[in-house]
Amino acid sequence: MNQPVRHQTPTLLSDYRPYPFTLRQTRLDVRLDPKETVVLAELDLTRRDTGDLVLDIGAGVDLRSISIDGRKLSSADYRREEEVLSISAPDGDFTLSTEVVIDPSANTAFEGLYLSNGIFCTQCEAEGFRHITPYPDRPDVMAPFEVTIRSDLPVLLSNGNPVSSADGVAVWHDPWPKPAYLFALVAGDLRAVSGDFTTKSGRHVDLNVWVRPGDEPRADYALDSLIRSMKWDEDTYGREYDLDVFNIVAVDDFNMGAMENKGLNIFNSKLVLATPETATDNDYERIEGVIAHEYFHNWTGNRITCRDWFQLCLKEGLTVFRDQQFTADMRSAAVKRIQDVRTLRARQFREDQGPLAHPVRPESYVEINNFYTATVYEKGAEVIGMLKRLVGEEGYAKALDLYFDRHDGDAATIEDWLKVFEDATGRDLTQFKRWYSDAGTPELTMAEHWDGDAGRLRLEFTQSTPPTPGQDEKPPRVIPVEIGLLSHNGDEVLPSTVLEMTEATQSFNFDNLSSRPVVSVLRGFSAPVVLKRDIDSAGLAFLLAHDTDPFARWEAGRQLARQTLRAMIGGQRPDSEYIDAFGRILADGDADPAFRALCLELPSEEEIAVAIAAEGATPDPDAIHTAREDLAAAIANAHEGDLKQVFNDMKLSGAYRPDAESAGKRSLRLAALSLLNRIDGGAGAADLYASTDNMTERAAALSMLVSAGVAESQIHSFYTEFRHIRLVMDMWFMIQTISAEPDRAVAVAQELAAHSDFDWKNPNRFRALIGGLSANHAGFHRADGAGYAFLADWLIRMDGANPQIAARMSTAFESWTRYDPTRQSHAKAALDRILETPNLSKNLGEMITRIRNAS
Ligand code: B3K
Ligand code: ZN
Repeated sequence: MNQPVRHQTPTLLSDYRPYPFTLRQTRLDVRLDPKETVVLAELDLTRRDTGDLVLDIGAGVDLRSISIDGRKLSSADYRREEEVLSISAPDGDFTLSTEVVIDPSANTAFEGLYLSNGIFCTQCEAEGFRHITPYPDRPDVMAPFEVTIRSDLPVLLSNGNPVSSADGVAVWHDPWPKPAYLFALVAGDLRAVSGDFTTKSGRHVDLNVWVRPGDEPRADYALDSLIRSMKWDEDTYGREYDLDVFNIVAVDDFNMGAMENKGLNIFNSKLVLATPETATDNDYERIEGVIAHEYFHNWTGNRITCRDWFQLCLKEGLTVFRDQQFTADMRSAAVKRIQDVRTLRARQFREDQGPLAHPVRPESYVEINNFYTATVYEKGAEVIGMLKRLVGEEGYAKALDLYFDRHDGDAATIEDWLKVFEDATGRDLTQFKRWYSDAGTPELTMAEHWDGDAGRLRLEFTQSTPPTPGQDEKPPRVIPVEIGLLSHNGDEVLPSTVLEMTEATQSFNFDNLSSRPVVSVLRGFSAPVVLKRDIDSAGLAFLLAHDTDPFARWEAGRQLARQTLRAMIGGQRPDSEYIDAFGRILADGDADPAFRALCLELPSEEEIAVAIAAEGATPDPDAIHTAREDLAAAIANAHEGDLKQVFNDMKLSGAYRPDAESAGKRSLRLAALSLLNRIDGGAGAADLYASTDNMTERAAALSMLVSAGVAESQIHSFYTEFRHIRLVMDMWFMIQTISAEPDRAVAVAQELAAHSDFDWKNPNRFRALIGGLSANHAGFHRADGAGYAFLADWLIRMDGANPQIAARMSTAFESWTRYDPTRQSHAKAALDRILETPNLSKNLGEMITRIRNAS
């Protein structure tokens, strides 16, 4: 089946051609008005090659005039077709001037210039600038910008340094040549929470976090995170900031988390605003991480940008890797690694398993916004982690220095990136490059052969990667496999060593062993692969207790839990080996509470489904849910006393603090309570809800009460207390759908969708409710298809207003083919209904076509 959808012409990496003109300078003059904003643009250009001057222009841009060197063009001098403006242009140097009118108030797609709660703001990545003015809207065309903003609003901001500001006219100059996607403009009644930073070479930088009046007390943590990020990037990568001011603005309507516009980062207010009463520990950690991520883009993304959008992982994979390192340094490296792997498995492995699988560097797209994916971001970061493991700390540092030296000011490619590693370390990365070009998660199998007489252990590894859309055959890749050997009393016989696997099958020998060691493998999750090894519960319990690598220790527990759950789904009773091992971690007062909390967490239903699908079996959402609940109850019954003890021991005194240590204690406390919640009918959660002073515990308690089906009064009181705080109301919508008992989830979502506070055009609110339901595994994948039908209705509706959000939320369907025929037929009907919708956007059209074509 291949329903035609409009504008499905793919863009290909192999079609890349340099732009035939050089853009020397961009001058913009923007007269802001909610309905009729006038944008004058002057582009100083130089011809480099033959042909028309081709500019991108969005459909909603009303072109009033074009001139070249002051001479107005007649309609015979240019053509406007679809989203392209072709102009016959002279040779040599010339200046193109355009005047257009745009309507920010009608912009519900939040791409280009739009209004959010009375604040004018922009989002230009990837291709939003063309909705502001006609332009060569591609990342390899870079220019310094001078921007004049005219408006009566009190705060007028753009990129770079302020030049002047008086009588409703502000002028900004950004000396660093940049592509259009990094342009930003903000205007509104905003208040700054300010600080400053002096760079290591002595540049004084003014820092401002701009928020709506009244939100000032909620921006301190963001500012503090920014200062720590600036210092860290100097200390760790030697990267300094390069302007006199760094501005961050928080807006309520934003399609994603945040955006790294040069000198003027724009953020979803969720990733800026926090107080103990309104934000959770998780929110604080995300604020810190995303502020860092956007700041780090100043070098990895802005000073060195991408030649074309196929190279997106060049900036995103690297910047995610850098923000992961930052969080590891600010908090706990072990905990951060475990959290990242958990997310990778639930999101990226799932993507790799289904119809949306694509390489870290894709070679074709219809809508580039559909490729801001877990594969490009998270797997992109994993690939860099592998590279670092292979070349070592020193090699990595040398390569990065060379990268910044050689490519500062460039629009670069993955080839450029790998070349600096080759030049800095002398290593041939031809085979390594497959990680960028080949999609799919490799399966790595390890077999152990012990020869007691010779004192030799032979480890035999086999790799294979399942086919993905458009890629059937996958040659072997280089896989760094970090291992260690442990003796039976837990001592290290062989400390961590990286084995380099390059063949489909390969053996490694370990000699002079006096007795058979226990193998700890894939330490630190040294490669994004699915590991298969024959190991029984006792072996896993041993590793959980003794492994010296914290990731491998956690992973042993996780695998034990997955195995137990698999057996329970098949009708067996919970494995006592697991229940006992769980008790030992629970009682291990020496271990870091945050780490213990992670060890005590059961795999999510999604993770279990991914694991079942990876074995070629069909996951049953209801059976998974029941098994997971039964296991939690069995643990709670077996360890009730210790769980209560931990819950009480981890109580903190004094005022709430968001630091990692306090957050770790709270997470252990809540992990214990959530298990007890399975056997106390919600009594403990209700007490906590009533007594706590912070949102971390309050939101967790509410969620436990919802999943126990006893939250009626708290849902009401939470609403009454927080109805005027948008971000907290998002939580209210989310908790009720994500934690609902599966058979009630769709009904709850339907009821909430009719609530007067369900402002569906606000991306955060839509994500809270619709995303909340989609993330309720058994609730969304109901056998009667009601979850699928509900999502389809809302995707169709959202597509008319905001195609990016609709396309993003459609990924809930990406796993549809892994379920049984009944569910598949309901999913198919929902997908076909979307495809039949008239005027489907190219965003949602591409996504649903790819998802639907899976079978
Ligand atoms: N670069 C932006 C993402 C832009 C998404 C466009 N659909 C934020 C980030 O990754 O830092
Ligand atoms: Zn990024």
